Amino acid sequence: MAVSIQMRGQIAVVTIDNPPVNATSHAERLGLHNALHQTTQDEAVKAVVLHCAGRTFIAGADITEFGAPPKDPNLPDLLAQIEAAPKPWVAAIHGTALGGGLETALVCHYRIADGAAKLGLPEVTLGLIPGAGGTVRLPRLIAPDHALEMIAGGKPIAAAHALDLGLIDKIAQGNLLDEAISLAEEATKRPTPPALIERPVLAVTSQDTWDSAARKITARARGQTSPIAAITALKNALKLDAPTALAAERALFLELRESDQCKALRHIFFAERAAAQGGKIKGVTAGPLSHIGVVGGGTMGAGIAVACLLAGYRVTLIERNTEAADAGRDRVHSTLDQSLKRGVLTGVAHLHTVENFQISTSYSAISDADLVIEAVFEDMQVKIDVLTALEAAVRPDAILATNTSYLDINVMAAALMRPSRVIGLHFFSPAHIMKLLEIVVTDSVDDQTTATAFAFAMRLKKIAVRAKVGEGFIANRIMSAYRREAEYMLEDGAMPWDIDTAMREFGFPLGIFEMQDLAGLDISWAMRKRLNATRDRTQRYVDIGDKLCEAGHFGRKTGRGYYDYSDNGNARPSAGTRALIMAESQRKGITRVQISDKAIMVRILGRIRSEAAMLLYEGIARCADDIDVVMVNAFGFPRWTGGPMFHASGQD
Ligand code: 3H9
Repeated sequence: MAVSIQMRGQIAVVTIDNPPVNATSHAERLGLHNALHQTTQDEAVKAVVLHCAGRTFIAGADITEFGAPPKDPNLPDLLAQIEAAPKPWVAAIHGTALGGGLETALVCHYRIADGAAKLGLPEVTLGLIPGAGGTVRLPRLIAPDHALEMIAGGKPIAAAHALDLGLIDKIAQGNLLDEAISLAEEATKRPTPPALIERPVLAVTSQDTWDSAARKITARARGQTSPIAAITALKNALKLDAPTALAAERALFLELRESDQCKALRHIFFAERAAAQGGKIKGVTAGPLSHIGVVGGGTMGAGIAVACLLAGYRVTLIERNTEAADAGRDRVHSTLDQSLKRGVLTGVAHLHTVENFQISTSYSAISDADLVIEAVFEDMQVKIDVLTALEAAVRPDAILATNTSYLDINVMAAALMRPSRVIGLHFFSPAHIMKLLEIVVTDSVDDQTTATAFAFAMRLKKIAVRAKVGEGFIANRIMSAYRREAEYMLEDGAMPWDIDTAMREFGFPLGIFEMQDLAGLDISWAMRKRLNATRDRTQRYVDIGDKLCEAGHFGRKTGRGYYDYSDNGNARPSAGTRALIMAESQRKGITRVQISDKAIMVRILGRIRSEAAMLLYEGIARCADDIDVVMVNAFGFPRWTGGPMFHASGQD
C-alpha cells in the first residue's frame, strides 16, 4: 500500500511509503486521493500530517511514467484538492522535497522540516518546468527573485535557508513526526491560513537579484530550453491571475515533457544511475574503508584528499619532503576553507574534517591505510617505484590505486607482488568537484577490490563508470580522438577560434583549443613525446601543438597558446598561431577550404562516435550509456543532448 493513515489523537498521519524515493506514481496519487477523501469525511480527524516513510519525503513526480500516457488523478488536480481541504494539512519533510514533492508541500497549509532536509524544484535539470503549480505558488510564499533562482536554477536549498526565505514554517529540533503532529494540533486552534493560490504574489526583494539571476541563468543555459521556459513561466505567474498562470504553466510543462531535450535529460539521469551497476558483482561485497592515503599533494592529489575528507574519511597525504608537504597542506586547507565558504561544510564539520587530515613525508604514516591512491607525476617508472614502495609499507590487504590518466595499469600491477589489489581510480580535476570517476579494472584485479572501489565512489558521491585498461581509458581516449580531428581541421582550413565557436554553439562550455590552453599545452605534448617512439608513422600527424610548445607557448599560464592572452586573462585570436597554421598547411601541400560550423561539428561528432564504437568493440567501455555519462561529466558534452551516443541515435 503506497499510502496509509494512522490516527494520533485527533490528527490523521498520512504516510506515503513508495520506495525508493516516494515519487508520485499513479498508485501514490490514487492513495493520496483516497486519503484526502477519507480524512475529509471522518469527523474525528481535525488535521492531517503528510509524512513519508524511508529515506526521503516525495522526491518528485515519477520520471519513469513520463513516457506513458498520463493517468488520473493527475498531480495538479490532486494538489488543488488538498489545498482546498477543509482541515489543515502539515507537510513533515525529511530527506528531499523535490519537484512534485515540494509542490505537494506547497499546497499543505504548514511545512516543517528536519534540519538536514533539502527543498528544491529541479525540473529544469530534466528539461522541464514545475508542472503542478510550483511556478505559481512559490512566488506567493517567497520573494519572486528567490523563487526564480529555485525554479530556473534548479538547485535545492538547505532547510535553514528555506526557513529564512519563509518556504517552511519551522525546523524540527527533535522528532520530526512528533513535532509535525504538535504543529497540526496547534493549527486546529486557529483559522487555517488562506491557500497560496488565493494570495497575491509577493514583491521582488531586489530587482538587482532578479536581473542578475535571470542573466546568469540565461548565459548558463547555452542551448538548453527549460531554464528559459522557467523564466517565462515565472513571469506569467507575476503578471497573470493564478488560474490563468496555472493553465499556462501546465501547457508549457506538457510541451516540454514531449521535447527531445527532456527525453535526452531523462536518458542521462537514468544512465548515470545505471553506471553503478558496473560495480555490482554477484556474491561480492565491498570491504570497509576508513583510512585513505594519498601520495602526491599537487593539484590532483590535494583535490582527491579533499574529496575523501568531505566524504568523512580519515586521510593522510604523503609528500616527498617538508617543503612539498607544506604546500600540499596549504592546498588542502584552502580548499576546505572554500568549501566552508560555499556552504558545503558547516563550521563544526569543517573542524572535524581538518582533524581527520594529516600529512607526512613517511610511508609509515599510512601503514594501516585501507586504500592508498597515488597521484604522482604521469610517468610509468615513477608510478611503479611509488607503488612498489607503497606495497612494502601498507597492510597486505590494502588496496593500491593509481590516478593515471593514460598509462597501462596492467603493466603497473604486473610489477607488484599483489596485483589483485591494484586498480585505477581516474579522477578529473578539480577532484573534489568533478562528479566523474573512471574505475579502471585491470586483468588481475579481484572482485572485492572492484566492488570496494565502486562503494568508495558512491560514498564520495561520484558517478563511477567502469572501464578496462587501454590508453586513455574512456574519457581521454575519446577526447584525444576528437582533438586529433580538430587538429586535422586546422590544417584543412579552420582556425582554432572557428572550431571553438562551433563547439560552444553546439553547447560545449569550452572549445577544444581554449580547453587545452586552459589545461596547459605541455601536458599533451609530454604525452605525445612519450608515445612518439611507438606512434603509427602511417597515421596523419599534426605538428602545430608541438611547434607552439617548442616556442614556449604553453597556453593561458604563459600568456600564449592557440590564443594570445591579455593581462586581464581575456583571450584573442593569435596572429602568430594563424601564421603557423597557414605555414603548416602550405608545408604539407594542403589546399585550405572553408569549413562551416556545421561541418566542424559533423567531423567532431563523427570522430567521437567512431572512437566510442571502438571502445565498445574492444570492451573497454561496458555500454553506450556509460560513454554518454563519461562525455557529459568529463568534458561538458551538452547534457541536454543525452550524450554523444544518445544524440547520434536520434540522428539516424
Ligand atoms: C517533477 O516532479 C515534475 C512535477 O513538477 C510535475 C508533475 C506533474 N522518479 O539518485 P539515486 C530512482 S519532475 C522515479 O540513486 P540518491 C533512481 O532512478 C521530478 N525514480 O539516490 C534510483 O533508482 P535505482 C523532479 C526516481 O539518494 C533510486 O530512485 N524530481 C526518481 O543519490 C535512487 O536514486 C527530481 O528531479 C523519480 N523522480 O538521490 C529528483 N528519483 O535504485 C530526481 C530517483 O533503480 N531524483 N529515482 O537506480 C534525485 O535527484 C535523486 O534521486 C534524489 C536521491 C536526490 C532524490
